[in-house]
Order: sequence, then structure tokens, then C-alpha cells
Amino acid sequence: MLSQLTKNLIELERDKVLSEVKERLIQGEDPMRMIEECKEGMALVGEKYKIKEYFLAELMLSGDLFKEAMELIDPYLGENTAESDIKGKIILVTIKGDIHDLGKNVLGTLLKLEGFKIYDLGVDVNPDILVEKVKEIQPDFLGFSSLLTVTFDPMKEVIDKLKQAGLRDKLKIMVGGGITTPLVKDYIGADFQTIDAMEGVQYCLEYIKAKVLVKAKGGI
Ligand code: B12
Repeated sequence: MLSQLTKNLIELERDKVLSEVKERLIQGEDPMRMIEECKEGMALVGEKYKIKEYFLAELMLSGDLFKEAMELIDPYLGENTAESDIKGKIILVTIKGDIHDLGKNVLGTLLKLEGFKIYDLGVDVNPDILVEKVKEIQPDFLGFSSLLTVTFDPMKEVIDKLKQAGLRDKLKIMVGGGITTPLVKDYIGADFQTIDAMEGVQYCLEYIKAKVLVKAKGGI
């Protein structure tokens, strides 16, 4: 059953959504639950768009509303980590042709809270510029956020170019976003795929933990 928050987001009831989020935050509710309910609402807005019950205007309104709700939730998510305790570097990006960024922003916030340094390169990023940034930043992870099928080839292009430059094996590559599947991961040549930001955070934490263990045993 849909929560009231999810229903109000689908109906684009801005005031009701924002006042409910404020109220529940004050009452000390887990902010992650509200993020999940809003995410569910966004997926259903997408369904309405698909069947032409909603149009671009509604997509845009829902995007703005989600952003406003996140702005309220952000301060309740926790403290950021000190620079000296950084667990690893992560580039997050939405590739050429795609300007969706809400999921990427949620993921960035959660990773930051877990102690990762985030290099958010934004949206509609050119593959060659991204390859240069990977060379420059040398991140532990590259995370693609993808909401449009037209991004599959440019993401594959980046990974192919990283292979040619001998950089592919120096980092783990994740792909996420509502339309991605394990098949997309295999097609582009990534290491991990999810449609759940928390699973992405878990993947990064586990990989870093394993890397630290290997180092401690005298590997790498
Ligand atoms: C809001 C929205 C918009 C907003 C975006 C606002 C913004 N700033 O992002 C606007 C209005 C701009 C928009 C535009 C368009 N959109 Co739009 N949009 C959506 C909608 C409704 C919600 C997306 C969203 O933000 N969800 C909420 C977030 C939180 O969820 P999420 O992205 O999945 O992220 C979560 C996880 O996946 C994960 N995650 C995300 N990224 C990553 C990355 C990694 C590494 C990891 C580990 C995890 C992770 O973390 C998040 C939290 O768990 C979707 C519907 C849907 N089903 O997704 C359509 C949808 C994505 N849009 C669609 C379309 C067609 C368009 C347009 C082409 C419409 C048009 N005719 O112009 C344009 C494209 C513009 C462009 N060039 O990019 C289609 C895509 C179809 C396809 N298969 O390619 C969808 C699926 C709607 C539909 N059902 O047809 N859109």
C-alpha cells in the first residue's frame, strides 16, 4: 500500500509533501524511510508519464518537489567525516545525453556520510572529459547514474577508453539508476549494478574493507 507521502508526491501536492516531511523529521523518524517513499512516488510519476497521463511539466514539477524534500531531509542524515578519515575517492557522474541527477545526488550524500570523498562531475558529461578526470583524480570508484537508455553507449565508451589507457583495473565501476539492470552492467563492462543507493554504499564499504585487509596481510 502506498504511504500518504508517496500519494501526495504522485499528486504533486507540494505543500502537503513538504509539511509531512517537516513534521516527521521533527518527530524523529528515520529520514531514509522518507527518501524511499519519495523515490517510490517518483517511479510512479514515471509510470504516469509513460502512459501519457502526465507530461513533461509534471515530470519537472516532481523533480523539483523531490529536490525540495531532500533539502529538508539532508541536515537530518548525520555528520560528514573529517578529511583525515576519508575512506576512498568516488567520481559520480551522469553521462552525455542525460540530465537526471536526483538519484546521483542522494547517492552522493549517503556516500559522503559514510566517509567517502565525492567528486560529483554533474550531468550530461562528455566521455572524453570523464576519462581525463579519472586520470587526474585516480578514484577508487566511478559511479554512473543512468536514467536514459541513450547513456548505455557513452558509458561503454568511457569504460573502453579506460581499458585502452590501462586504467580500467585500477578502479571499481558501478552503474545505478531506475532503468539499469544487470544486463546493462554487462553491456557497458561495469563491476556492479543496483537501483538502490544503500546497496551502492554497501558495495563501496565492503570493497574498501577487503582492500584494507589485503594490505594488512602484505598484499597490494
Ligand atoms: C524526475 C524525472 C525527470 C526530471 C529530472 C529532474 C532531475 N533533476 O533529475 C526531468 C523533468 C528533467 C526529466 C526529463 C526527461 N525525462 Co525523465 N524522469 C523522471 C522520473 C519521473 C524520476 C527519476 C528520479 O529522479 N527518480 C528518483 C531517484 C531518487 O531514483 P533513481 O534515479 O532511480 O535513483 C535511486 C537509485 O537508482 C540509486 N542510484 C541512482 N544512480 C545511481 C548510481 C550508482 C552508481 C548507484 C550505486 C546507485 C544509483 O540511488 C537512488 C536512491 O536509491 C523518471 C521515472 C523513473 N521511473 O525513474 C523519468 C524517466 C527517467 N524520464 C524519462 C524520459 C523519457 C525523460 C525525457 C526524455 C522526457 C522528454 N521528452 O524530454 C527527459 C530527458 C532529458 C534528458 N536529456 O536527460 C524516461 C526514461 C525512459 C528511458 N528508458 O530512457 C523515464 C523512465 C520516464 C518513463 N517511464 O518514460 N525527467
